[in-house]
Amino acid sequence: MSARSKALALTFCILACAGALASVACSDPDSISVVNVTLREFTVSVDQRVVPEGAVTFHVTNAGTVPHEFLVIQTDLAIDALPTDSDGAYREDASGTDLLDELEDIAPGQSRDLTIDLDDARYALICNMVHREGGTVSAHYSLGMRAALEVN
Ligand SMILES: [Cu+2]
Repeated sequence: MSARSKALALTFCILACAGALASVACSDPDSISVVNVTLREFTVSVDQRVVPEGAVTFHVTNAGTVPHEFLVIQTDLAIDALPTDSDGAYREDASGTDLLDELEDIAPGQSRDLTIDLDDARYALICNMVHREGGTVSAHYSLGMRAALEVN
Protein backbone atom coordinates (compact mmCIF):
# COMPACT_ATOMS: atom_id res chain seq x y z
CA MET A 1 0.00 0.00 0.00
CA SER A 2 1.41 3.40 -0.93
CA ALA A 3 1.79 6.13 1.62
CA ARG A 4 -0.93 8.05 -0.20
CA SER A 5 -3.48 5.21 -0.11
CA LYS A 6 -2.64 4.56 3.59
CA ALA A 7 -3.41 8.22 4.31
CA LEU A 8 -6.69 7.95 2.39
CA ALA A 9 -7.66 4.80 4.27
CA LEU A 10 -6.94 6.49 7.61
CA THR A 11 -8.93 9.58 6.62
CA PHE A 12 -11.87 7.38 5.61
CA CYS A 13 -11.76 5.58 8.95
CA ILE A 14 -11.77 8.84 10.94
CA LEU A 15 -14.74 10.18 8.96
CA ALA A 16 -16.64 6.89 9.32
CA CYS A 17 -16.04 6.86 13.07
CA ALA A 18 -17.08 10.50 13.43
CA GLY A 19 -20.24 9.71 11.45
CA ALA A 20 -21.03 6.74 13.67
CA LEU A 21 -20.65 8.89 16.80
CA ALA A 22 -22.85 11.61 15.34
CA SER A 23 -25.63 9.15 14.51
CA VAL A 24 -25.48 7.73 18.05
CA ALA A 25 -25.87 11.25 19.45
CA CYS A 26 -28.80 11.97 17.12
CA SER A 27 -30.76 8.88 18.15
CA ASP A 28 -29.96 9.32 21.85
CA PRO A 29 -32.92 7.79 23.71
CA ASP A 30 -32.17 10.06 26.68
CA SER A 31 -32.83 13.24 24.73
CA ILE A 32 -35.68 15.30 26.15
CA SER A 33 -38.18 17.37 24.19
CA VAL A 34 -39.15 20.71 25.68
CA VAL A 35 -42.62 22.14 25.21
CA ASN A 36 -43.18 25.70 26.41
CA VAL A 37 -46.71 26.16 27.74
CA THR A 38 -48.37 29.48 28.54
CA LEU A 39 -51.48 29.63 30.72
CA ARG A 40 -53.76 32.65 30.87
CA GLU A 41 -57.48 33.50 31.10
CA PHE A 42 -58.67 31.35 29.43
CA THR A 43 -56.27 29.66 27.05
CA VAL A 44 -53.49 27.09 27.06
CA SER A 45 -50.91 27.77 24.35
CA VAL A 46 -48.03 25.49 23.36
CA ASP A 47 -45.04 26.22 21.15
CA GLN A 48 -45.08 22.69 19.69
CA ARG A 49 -48.06 20.55 18.69
CA VAL A 50 -46.10 17.39 17.83
CA VAL A 51 -43.08 15.91 19.68
CA PRO A 52 -41.23 12.58 19.42
CA GLU A 53 -41.95 9.70 21.77
CA GLY A 54 -39.91 9.76 25.01
CA ALA A 55 -39.28 12.20 27.81
CA VAL A 56 -41.03 15.55 27.47
CA THR A 57 -40.44 18.51 29.77
CA PHE A 58 -43.33 20.95 29.93
CA HIS A 59 -42.06 24.38 30.92
CA VAL A 60 -45.29 25.90 32.17
CA THR A 61 -45.71 29.65 32.75
CA ASN A 62 -48.78 31.26 34.25
CA ALA A 63 -49.00 34.55 32.35
CA GLY A 64 -52.46 35.23 33.75
CA THR A 65 -53.73 37.09 36.79
CA VAL A 66 -55.26 34.17 38.75
CA PRO A 67 -53.85 30.75 39.76
CA HIS A 68 -54.01 27.99 37.15
CA GLU A 69 -53.25 24.26 36.93
CA PHE A 70 -51.65 22.11 34.27
CA LEU A 71 -52.89 18.55 33.60
CA VAL A 72 -51.52 16.06 31.06
CA ILE A 73 -54.22 13.64 29.91
CA GLN A 74 -53.80 10.82 27.42
CA THR A 75 -56.97 10.56 25.34
CA ASP A 76 -58.26 10.00 21.83
CA LEU A 77 -61.22 12.29 22.56
CA ALA A 78 -61.28 15.78 21.07
CA ILE A 79 -59.80 18.26 23.55
CA ASP A 80 -63.16 20.07 23.86
CA ALA A 81 -65.07 16.80 24.38
CA LEU A 82 -63.58 15.42 27.62
CA PRO A 83 -66.12 14.07 30.17
CA THR A 84 -67.13 16.83 32.61
CA ASP A 85 -68.89 17.21 35.93
CA SER A 86 -71.96 19.42 36.29
CA ASP A 87 -69.73 22.43 37.07
CA GLY A 88 -67.98 22.04 33.71
CA ALA A 89 -64.69 20.71 35.10
CA TYR A 90 -63.00 17.69 33.53
CA ARG A 91 -63.95 14.53 35.44
CA GLU A 92 -60.51 13.09 36.30
CA ASP A 93 -59.78 9.65 34.85
CA ALA A 94 -63.28 9.38 33.39
CA SER A 95 -63.83 6.79 30.65
CA GLY A 96 -61.63 7.32 27.61
CA THR A 97 -59.11 9.46 29.47
CA ASP A 98 -55.99 8.78 31.52
CA LEU A 99 -54.73 11.61 33.73
CA LEU A 100 -50.95 11.10 33.78
CA ASP A 101 -49.69 13.94 35.94
CA GLU A 102 -50.36 17.53 36.93
CA LEU A 103 -48.98 20.72 38.41
CA GLU A 104 -51.39 22.24 40.92
CA ASP A 105 -51.90 25.86 41.88
CA ILE A 106 -49.41 27.70 39.69
CA ALA A 107 -49.41 31.31 40.90
CA PRO A 108 -49.63 34.24 38.47
CA GLY A 109 -46.16 34.98 37.10
CA GLN A 110 -44.78 31.61 38.22
CA SER A 111 -43.06 29.03 35.95
CA ARG A 112 -42.77 25.35 36.79
CA ASP A 113 -41.48 22.26 34.97
CA LEU A 114 -43.09 18.84 34.63
CA THR A 115 -41.21 15.99 32.93
CA ILE A 116 -43.11 12.88 31.79
CA ASP A 117 -42.32 9.92 29.54
CA LEU A 118 -44.91 10.00 26.79
CA ASP A 119 -45.88 7.14 24.45
CA ASP A 120 -46.96 7.44 20.87
CA ALA A 121 -50.50 8.80 21.45
CA ARG A 122 -52.69 11.90 21.65
CA TYR A 123 -52.86 14.14 24.69
CA ALA A 124 -54.99 16.95 26.08
CA LEU A 125 -53.22 19.66 28.09
CA ILE A 126 -55.71 21.50 30.26
CA CYS A 127 -56.30 23.65 33.34
CA ASN A 128 -58.92 22.13 35.63
CA MET A 129 -59.25 25.00 38.10
CA VAL A 130 -62.80 25.74 39.23
CA HIS A 131 -63.47 29.27 40.37
CA ARG A 132 -66.42 29.99 42.67
CA GLU A 133 -67.49 33.56 43.27
CA GLY A 134 -70.88 34.37 44.76
CA GLY A 135 -73.30 32.03 43.03
CA THR A 136 -71.16 31.78 39.90
CA VAL A 137 -69.04 28.71 39.20
CA SER A 138 -66.61 28.79 36.32
CA ALA A 139 -64.49 25.85 35.21
CA HIS A 140 -61.39 26.99 33.37
CA TYR A 141 -61.51 23.87 31.16
CA SER A 142 -64.97 24.75 29.86
CA LEU A 143 -63.95 28.39 29.40
CA GLY A 144 -61.29 27.25 26.90
CA MET A 145 -58.17 26.27 28.83
CA ARG A 146 -57.16 23.27 26.70
CA ALA A 147 -54.63 22.41 24.01
CA ALA A 148 -53.77 19.29 22.00
CA LEU A 149 -50.40 17.53 21.85
CA GLU A 150 -49.49 14.64 19.58
CA VAL A 151 -46.58 12.31 20.32
CA ASN A 152 -45.24 10.01 17.61
CU1 LIG B 1 -56.97 27.96 34.71
